[in-house]
Amino acid sequence: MKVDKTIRNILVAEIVFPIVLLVFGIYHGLMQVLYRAGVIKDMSVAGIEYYQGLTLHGVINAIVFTTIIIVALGNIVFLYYLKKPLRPAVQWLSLILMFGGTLMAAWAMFTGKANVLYTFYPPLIAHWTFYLGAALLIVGSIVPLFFDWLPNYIAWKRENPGQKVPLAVYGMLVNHIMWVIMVVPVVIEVLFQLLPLSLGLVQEINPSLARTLFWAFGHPVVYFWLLPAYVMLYTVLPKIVTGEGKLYSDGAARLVFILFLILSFPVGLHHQFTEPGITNNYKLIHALFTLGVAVPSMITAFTVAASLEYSIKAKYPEVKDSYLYWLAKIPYISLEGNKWLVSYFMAGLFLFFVGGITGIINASYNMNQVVHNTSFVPGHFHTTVGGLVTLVFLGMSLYFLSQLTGKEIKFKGLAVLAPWLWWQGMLIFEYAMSVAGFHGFPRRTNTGISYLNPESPLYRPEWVGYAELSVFAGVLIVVGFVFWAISFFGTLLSPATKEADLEIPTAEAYHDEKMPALQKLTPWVVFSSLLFLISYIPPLYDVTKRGVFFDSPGYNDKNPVPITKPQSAKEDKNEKAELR
Ligand code: HAS
Repeated sequence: MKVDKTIRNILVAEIVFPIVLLVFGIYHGLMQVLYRAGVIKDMSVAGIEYYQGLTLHGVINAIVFTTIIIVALGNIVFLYYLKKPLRPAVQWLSLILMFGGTLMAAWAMFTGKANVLYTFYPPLIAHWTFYLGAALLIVGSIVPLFFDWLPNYIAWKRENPGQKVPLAVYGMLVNHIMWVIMVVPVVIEVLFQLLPLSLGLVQEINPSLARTLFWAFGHPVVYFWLLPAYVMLYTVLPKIVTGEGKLYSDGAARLVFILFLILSFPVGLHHQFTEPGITNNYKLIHALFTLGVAVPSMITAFTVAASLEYSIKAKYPEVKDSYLYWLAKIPYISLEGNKWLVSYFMAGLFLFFVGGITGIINASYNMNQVVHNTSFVPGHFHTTVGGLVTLVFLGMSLYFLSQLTGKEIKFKGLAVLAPWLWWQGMLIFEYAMSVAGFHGFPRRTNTGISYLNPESPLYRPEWVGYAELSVFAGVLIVVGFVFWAISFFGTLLSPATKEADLEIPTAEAYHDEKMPALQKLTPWVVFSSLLFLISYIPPLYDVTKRGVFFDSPGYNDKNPVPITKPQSAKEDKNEKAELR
């Protein structure tokens, strides 16, 4: 389909901008493995400190890159499937807010005023521009939902009574509705705790409350990253695997999105199992819901595998009766047509298989005690958000860049090899980090100048091999990214060879069930919001009224002395009363 020039330029900008930032994000990932293995034995490189680099790595890769690309994918999906124009004013506003907010937060991070990592736990406190920038990014990402996607969706429903909205639209819509619900707690944290403390309007805040509000957002957000990848797995992968493949079940895919809508929220306490302020009963309930939220991913594993099997067997009768041999017919490395994209999906799926297993280990209440705050956790999330999610986003970004600009994909061979290098690197990284994690190797620590430094009294030789293996893995990942970047920027900088034409390869459904209960989203949204509220009222009561909690002044990473007034106003008053 032809796309209006302004919208096309905005969409291309929404793809290119986060990717330029991703180059910095990935560079700081490489720095991490070098620091941690002691290849770099210092607190800073090129003027960027260890925790500053780690903050840039996490914020750019996990927050900025994902959010902006998801908005771009949402715009493309709504535009393509509903065939209704996007409003340039809305899109400009969204772009300005997202880019402006990102640059504001980037200023704070690059100048070392926000070394607070991507979870920005207080009492670490950043410059106010970091929080405001993040808030603007979030607001900008929501603008298209309310002013473009929902109006177009409602109009489409009116024009097509009784018809199912296209699956990709359904998935992206559920995902963005989830996004709006999940940002509420983090917005409360930012507006009422972090910004006032950062601006010096209050002297102390309650860190337990802040962490609870953060994780009420921080786990659902992983599904906000995941669902757009699932949308592409359900619509694009089955089609391109043979050129005429089918999605095994449309109903199963819709059920998956609704299950995520319900189960993504009452789970955040699984990040706080070790925190004393919250009652165990609620931690257990969140642990059980966490095991529940793995179910839609298991359904996805089944549906995707069944779609692949069905499509391959329909195309190649010679493997029709095989149990596993059909797997060999998947075009893992192919330059034919759109098949190059299959490598991104398959490498991602293989990684997510491991990410799922490690996630379930994390979620299991008692096993979490072994792995919490060790390198096991980064091992897990590099195969989820750093695995399937990033690979699908990289693959689809390259695909849509070519479609929206009318340029042929350059260096396609490198583009096909890139995900496999990434896959191999991440797999080795995951192995090294997980096994080292079982031996207690900590996360978020500059181990090169401490535990892995033979001259230090803290030296732990049993971690050395794993840290060195992770350097090897990190280099493989970076080479994979460089291959992809050569193809991406080569394509971007090449001249257009044809008129821009947006096409999304879309698989028809083999089983196209009606599933009337899933057609109306409102009841599910209400149910999910209520469950979210109920699952969080008691923990919030614990961290504000009943459990172990206290207020704290702000600190930065350089100095153990509070950066705001050390005592609360209440204590001041008490002291003055005593003096009198
Ligand atoms: Fe997680 C920590 C539990 C999924 C991201 N997670 C994190 C953090 C991040 C993250 C970033 O319960 C760190 C936060 C921090 O900085 O502290 N996670 C889970 C569970 C799942 C899960 C149960 N996580 C994700 C996804 C993420 C993500 C998805 C990003 C996109 N996670 C935890 C817990 C912690 C945690 C604890 C806290 C740990 C701690 O102590 O700090 C599940 O949703 C996973 C379900 C997945 C599956 C896999 C299905 C498999 C598929 C592939 C099939 C392959 C095919 C191809 C078909 C059940 C779909 C053929 C393949 C063959 C091999 C033949």
